[in-house]
Parts: sequence; C-alpha cells; structure tokens
Amino acid sequence: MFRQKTGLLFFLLLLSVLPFTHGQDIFISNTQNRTFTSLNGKWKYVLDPYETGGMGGMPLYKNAQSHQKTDRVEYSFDQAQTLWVPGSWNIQQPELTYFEGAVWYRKTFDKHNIDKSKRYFVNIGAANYISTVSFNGKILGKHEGGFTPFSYEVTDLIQEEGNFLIVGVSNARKVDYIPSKVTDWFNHGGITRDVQLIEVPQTFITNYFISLDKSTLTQKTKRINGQLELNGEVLPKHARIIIPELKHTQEIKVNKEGVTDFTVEVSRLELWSPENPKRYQVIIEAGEDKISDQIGFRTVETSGKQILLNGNPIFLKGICLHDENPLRQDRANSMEDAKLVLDWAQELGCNFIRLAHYPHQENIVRLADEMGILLWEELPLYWGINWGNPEVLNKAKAQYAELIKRDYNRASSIIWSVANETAPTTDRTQFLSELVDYVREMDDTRLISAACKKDQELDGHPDSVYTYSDPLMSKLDVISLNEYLGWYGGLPEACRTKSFQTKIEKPIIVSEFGGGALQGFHGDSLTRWSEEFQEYLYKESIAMFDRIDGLAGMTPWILVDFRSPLRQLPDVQDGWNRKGLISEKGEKKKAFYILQNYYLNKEVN
Ligand code: GCB
Repeated sequence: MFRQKTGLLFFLLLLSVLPFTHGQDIFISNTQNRTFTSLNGKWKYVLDPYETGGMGGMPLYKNAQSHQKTDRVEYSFDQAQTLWVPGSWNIQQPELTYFEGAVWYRKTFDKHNIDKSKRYFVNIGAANYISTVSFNGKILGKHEGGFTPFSYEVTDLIQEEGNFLIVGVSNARKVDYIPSKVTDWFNHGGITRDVQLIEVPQTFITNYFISLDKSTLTQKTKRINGQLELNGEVLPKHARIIIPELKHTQEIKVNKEGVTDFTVEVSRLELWSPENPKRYQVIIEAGEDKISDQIGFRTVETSGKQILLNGNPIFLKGICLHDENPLRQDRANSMEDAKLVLDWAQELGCNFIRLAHYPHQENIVRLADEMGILLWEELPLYWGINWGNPEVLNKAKAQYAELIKRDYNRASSIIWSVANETAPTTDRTQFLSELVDYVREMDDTRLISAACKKDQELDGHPDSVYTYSDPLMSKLDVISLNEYLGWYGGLPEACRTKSFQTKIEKPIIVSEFGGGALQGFHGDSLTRWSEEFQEYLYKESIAMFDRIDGLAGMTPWILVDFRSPLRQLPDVQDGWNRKGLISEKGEKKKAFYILQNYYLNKEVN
C-alpha cells in the first residue's frame, strides 16, 4: 500500500510533483461505482493538424458561434461531423486513418436538477496523448499520458442547460513523451475510454488502498492494511469500513489531513488465487459519501528463484497482449472487449497475462480479478526514451502514480514493470532506479520487474551462453528477458545449443519470444510466415526456455495479431504484426496448440 509509516509524507511529496507534470485536479478511483452521467456517445469534432486550435483570439475551446452576417468565425462545431467516444479516431473516418495531430472534441449536454450540495467532476478514462480540457469556455487543465484516467472539477461552472465540454487531444509523437517517437504498435488517437460526469458530496472519498498484510499470511487472524484519502473542506471525524460477508464493521478515526491509515483484523479470510478468485464486497462510508468495491486478498513475494502467491510457488503460464479489439481494430474499451481476449487466454491455459506496453483499460483488470488471471502491468517506457531529461522522469512518475491509484485494489495485478528492452546507459539506469524506488514506495504489495537485454546484444559477441548483467537487475524482484532467437537471429534449431546465465538469484520470466505467421498460410517448417514455421519456433523456443534455472514463467509475444505501421510486407503483414497465436479475425494458428499443450502439462519447478 501507500506505506503505512511514510504514507502522509509521501502523499504530500506526491502532491508537490504531480500538478507540475500531469495536470489534473484530483485523482478519483473506482469511478464506475460512483454516481455519474455517461458522456459517451457522439461528439462533434474539428481537425487541428497544426495544433493552433488553442491559440489566437478565437480559440476552439470558446465554442464561438456566428450570430450576425458581419461575424467572422472560422470554425463551427455545430456544423461539424461526429466521432464516437470512446473510440480511436483512426478507425472512424477514412481521412483520419493515419492522422497524427490534434482533434478538438465537443460534447454538449443539459444537467437538470443540479444539486447545490454536491460537487461535479469530469472524468476521462484515457485520451491519447495530450489533452487540453475545457468546460463552458474555461480551460481546466492539460493532461499528459495516453493511457491513464484524469478528472477536473466543474462544480462552479456547471449549468442546468447548454453545457459544453471541449477536449483538444493530440497524438503527435515527440521525443520527450512516454512513449517516445517510435513504437511497434498503432498510434490510436482520441478519447479512447469512457467519459463521465461524476457527482460526489462536498467531502468525498477520492481513493483507498486496501491489501492483505504479508506478515499475517500464515496466521488465523489476518490483518488488512488500508489507507483512506478524503477531499473536502470539512472532514468527518470518523469513517466506517464494512465487509458484510465477514460480518465486520469498523469505525476509524479520520486524520485532520484527510489521509488516514487503518488496519482491520479478520478471521476466516478466504484468499484470492487463480483457482479461487474470491472477492469480498468492501464498503467505505465517510460523512455523506459511501463507496463499494469487490476486493480480493492475496500476497505475492519471491523466495530465491521462486515467485510465491499466498506463500506457494507458482509458475506463471502467460501470454502478452495489446489493448486492442482486433475484430473492430479499435482500442479496447468495454467489458465485452476484455472478455473476448481473456476467454482466449484461458483457453490457451494461461493463469497470467502481460498487459503490454502501456496501461490497458480498467475493465480488463477488473475482469481478470473476477476470472482469476494474474497480470503484469507496465508503462510505455519503450524504445528511444530521453532518459537524460528530468522532466521525462517526472512524467513517468505521474503516469505510474495514476496507474497505481487506479489498480491498487486489484488482486490480479501482481507485477509492475518499469521498462521494456532498454540499453543500460548511465542515464537510463539512474532514471529507472529512481522510478523503481518511487513505485516501491507507493506500492509494496507487488513485485517489480523490467524486460532486460542480454549482454551480447550490447557487445555483439556470439556465444552458446547468453549472459545477463544489466545493473538494473539488482533493483528488481523478478528478472525478465525478451529473446527472439530463431526469428530475429538464426533459425529455430539454434535454440538447441543456447543456455542462459545470470549471477543474480532471482526468479526469471521470459517476457517475450515468438515469430510471425500469416494465419492460413502453410509451408514447411523453414518457410517464413507459414504457420508451420511459427509452430516449429514455438517447439524449439519452449524447450530452450524450459531449461532455464529459476524459470518462473513466460509470456510469449503475443496472443493476437495487432496493428503496427512498422509492418508493411504486402500480402503477409499489411500493417499487422503477425506474431499473434490468433489472427485479427479470431482464427487460431498452429502454434497456439503447442503453447496450450505445454501449459497443460507444466508444473511448478
Ligand atoms: C519486441 C518488442 C515488441 C515488438 C516485438 C516484435 O521486442 O518488445 O513491442 O512488437 O519485439 O514483434 O518485434
């Protein structure tokens, strides 16, 4: 949790960093279980390729209208076309397929029966990448980061009729952004997740962080650690924590500062695990506010080269995933989208998914909690990050703070990964070490990892033994390796002679391996792009990785083919990375069954 002893100090530190970088009023978690009006649906839009829409005498957020014949207004939301929210703009209009720049969205709405005793917030689940948010002509702020939620207060601005929310979203790629300029995924632009108008009492519960205390795992009476954050001018003296199924109601004394640590002692607590994804309803009441959540209780830690879930060694039978619905070709944004891919993962025999390479929609994390699938989550600290710029580190911290606040209470989420395939320069190692400390300070209930590179990739030295000595590894709980031998180097049979070595006594996850195949294209096992080549590669790769001492899991690349502008081979890729075990139409390739068979028979080492 936000660690008990240092919680308040850390919270104050956080406040001093966040407004500076990510620009939102107050982070509000569990928005779907609050009172809200959905602002999803059709929004009017105006294109702004040169990103000048917020400037000049008639900026777009003013929603200017022409009233008489002499008026000069050079845009019109009223006459504009619409885009659906949530959704990527790229798939909605042919002219926007590869559009990179700004689009200004406008939603108008009435809000009858405004309750003066309430506060109102606009909450945006995600908008890629920078958003300028305005309400009724007033700029509320700018938010940076394409995959995490943010909210702004509109209590003093909201009217019974004629409200207009205007959001300028830019998906331009820049070197000081996270991700940076080049990625191997599609740059979906726009408001990609739900938009809500949230209604809360004057003083309300912003966030809460609830977890099982590791030190009581083996005891009959277990301790649950919690922290409650309230916002409002007048704080109630007490709050209540209720867990109906355990017949537990507890009054806690609220701190003057609004951030209160508490503990709850319970007996007969059933633990959450993939075999038994037990969740309890937890209700928190504070003054006039009340919020309910479904929370699972588990511990995760390492012991030598093993990962322990609830004290027992576990092998993570995983797969990587992008946050896309391949059938609609859109960013995923609903429970149905989440269910489509989690059902496939379960059919594959997985108990674990790597949500690559950025925070996925909250629905998938909630559904994983319900279905009993463990998760790895990460930020897009990917190729080409400008490690030397302290501003970029601040952005990474801000994005991580938002992700941790959103998903802290989800038992399924067990690993935070801080980076993917980054070369260990001094600047990078300093940046990531500081980020690891930051993440650990916020959340000590999960493991920290990063996908590391082998030494040979750095010095070009070919060898039958791959060695790993990235200095970042000493900061991590779990070492993760991406390795494409047989696809990017050599042929699959090269896997037979390789072995892996690291001096560090920690569990190892193979966080990526794989190769491309066009579903339905057949050849022999040496024909590139054929299902047979991919099948052969999986057989050889799995046999090689299975020999690693300390292998605690794997997440091959990747469950489903995904869109990527880097992949242009005609009639094979056509804009899709073909390393999926399932095609974009939902058809399984041969390699799917190789991995399925391995997982079916795999036991904990
Ligand atoms: C990688 C990256 C992943 C790519 C993949 C590939 O190492 O982490 O984002 O998509 O390789 O297909 O080359």
